[in-house]
Amino acid sequence: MLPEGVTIDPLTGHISPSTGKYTKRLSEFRGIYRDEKALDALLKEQGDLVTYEVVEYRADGSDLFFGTTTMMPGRVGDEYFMTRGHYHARQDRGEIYYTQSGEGILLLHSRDGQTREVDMKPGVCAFIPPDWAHRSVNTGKSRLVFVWCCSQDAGHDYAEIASKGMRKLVVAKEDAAACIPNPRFQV
Ligand code: M6P
Ligand code: ZN
Repeated sequence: MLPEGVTIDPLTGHISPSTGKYTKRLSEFRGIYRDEKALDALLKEQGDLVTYEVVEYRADGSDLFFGTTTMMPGRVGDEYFMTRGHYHARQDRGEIYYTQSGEGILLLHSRDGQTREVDMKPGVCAFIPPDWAHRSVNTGKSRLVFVWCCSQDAGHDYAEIASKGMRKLVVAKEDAAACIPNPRFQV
C-alpha cells in the first residue's frame, strides 16, 4: 500500500483513481416507496432511471475505505429519491458523510428507537455513530453528492430497512421537505 491523492469532483462525484462502482435504478425500489402507482407511472414515462451511483476507492489491506454517492433529484409521489438505507453488519462500526454539493436529509435511527435527522449541505460532515441505521434523501433540485468513509469490515445489513423502512419518511409538502413518522414501521 502506498499513499495517494485521490481527486473527487464535487458536482459529479467522479473519483480518480477509483476501484469500483455501481448504480441503483428506480425499478429496484418497488415496495420501498409507498406510492406504487407513482412508481409505475414514472417507470412508464421516463424509463428505469438511475437514482444514485456509488463510486469507491479501496486499498486492499487498509482498515478504511471511502467513496462518493451521487444522488439524482426526483420524487416518487411525495417521496424524494433516496438510498436503500442500512445498518452496518458490524455493530461497532460508524461512518461519516461529507456533503460536496446539493442538499438533502440524512435520516437515522438507533437500534433502541431514537431518531435523528441531519441536514446534508456543502460544508456539513455528518457523523453516523455505530449501530445507527442511515438513509440519505435528496430533497433538492440538483444532484446530491457526498463523500463517505468507513471501515472496510463494516458491511451492510439491509434486512430491517428493506422490510419496514426507516422510522421516518421524508415527504414533499407544498414543495418543502418534511419528516413524518413512517406508518409502515412497526416495532
Ligand atoms: C453511502 C455508503 C455506502 C452505501 C451507499 C448507498 O455511500 O454508506 O456504503 O452503499 O451510501 O446506500 P445504500 O447502500 O443504503 O443503498
Ligand atoms: Zn453505512
